[in-house]
Amino acid sequence: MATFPQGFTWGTATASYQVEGAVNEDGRGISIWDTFTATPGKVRNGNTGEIACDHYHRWRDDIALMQRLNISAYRFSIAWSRILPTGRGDANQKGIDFYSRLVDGLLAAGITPFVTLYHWDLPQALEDEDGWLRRGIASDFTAYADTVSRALGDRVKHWITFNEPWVFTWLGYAKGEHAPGRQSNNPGSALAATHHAYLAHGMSVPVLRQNSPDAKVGIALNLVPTDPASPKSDDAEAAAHFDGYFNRWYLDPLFRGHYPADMIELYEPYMPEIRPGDMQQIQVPLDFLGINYYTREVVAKGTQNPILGTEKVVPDGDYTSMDSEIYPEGLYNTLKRVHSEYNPKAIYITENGASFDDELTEDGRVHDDQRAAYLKAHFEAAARALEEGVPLKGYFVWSMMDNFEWAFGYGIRFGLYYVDYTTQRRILKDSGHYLAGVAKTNQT
Ligand code: IFM
Repeated sequence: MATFPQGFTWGTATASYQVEGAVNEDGRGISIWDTFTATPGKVRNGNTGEIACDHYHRWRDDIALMQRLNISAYRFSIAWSRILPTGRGDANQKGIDFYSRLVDGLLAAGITPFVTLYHWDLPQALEDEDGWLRRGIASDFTAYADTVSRALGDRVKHWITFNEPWVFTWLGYAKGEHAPGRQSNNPGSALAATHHAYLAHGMSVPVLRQNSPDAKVGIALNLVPTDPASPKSDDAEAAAHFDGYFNRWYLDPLFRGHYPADMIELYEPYMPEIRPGDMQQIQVPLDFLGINYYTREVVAKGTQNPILGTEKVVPDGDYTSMDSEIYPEGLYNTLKRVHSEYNPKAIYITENGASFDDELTEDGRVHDDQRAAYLKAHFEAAARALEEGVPLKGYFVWSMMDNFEWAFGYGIRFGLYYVDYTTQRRILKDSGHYLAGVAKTNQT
């Protein structure tokens, strides 16, 4: 058993396109995920976010469900195209009103809102102008951040600029597995998209601080600790490259003001244009780092990724329904490493959770023992890091309820609440009962 300090923040997380639905309501503009899901073959079973969890209409009930979890914080994202339907220009008051009511409802329920500005649903109109490949998008994002924080900054005091920049840049602009589905297979596209997103991050942080006095501002990175498949130096070098590609490429600019030198060498033909002053802008001091942790990677020297010289190795162990290795030690290692090498002022685990093939049984419950065990093991790994001095302030479980799992659609379930998509009934899973106990007692 592990104990967390009094005042530790327990929360859950969701994202706009994954839960809201109501894609054509109240002036919302089209996003790249509307376009992507409408393209045959892109998402399993042709699933879309058109209805999702209908959270746009059910948010009041959903807040009541959060209270039942005893959580003190809720992390959600804003759909850019609800606020600015074509990405820039006049604000859509109805979109602002929706989030304003949600924020008020949360505060009235004693739940602190943590707002993510970008969780991947770019307005399609901006993608039509080359999306994150265009440098000028950084100014568009900053104007969007300005509009949102002017409207909500009196009440929202925790801001996250971007969620998982690796995912939307590499999967969206190089591999084509996520919206906007550009399968360029060109690392240069992903690196340019990353650089522009990071510029947007650096430019928007001071704006958020100005509009939202006393606010804490951060970013959420998905970090994947990487172990070599063997003690051989070739495998160690491969692991260092994978770590550079996935973790250091995102951490170093924020905390050291440069991309990692060894990776710049590997990426030489693909490097984005970096103008004087860019890196200083990106290194804007942050109040916290958000870490999304799910699993680790084990790699050997190989040719699967010719630039990195790596081959993925699948170790023996337990796996989730998305084939992620269950490896709580990786969370401990990540927290310790980030603290000692980058020293952020504060850390939140902004996402952690697991997908399993949940079943609603005849007793009307979902006995997801594996998820409860997964959470307990990860909570205890985090508690160990905290006891050893890591400034961990809070923990958000992904996700508050089952939702649209991107290219996997609705077949993959991560929720603490089971969602029956035909009726929209939510059923508290056993893991949700477990979290409610932990959040109440601060004990695992
Ligand atoms: O559902 C996603 C979320 O949108 C971002 N982080 C990982 C989750 C599970 O795959």
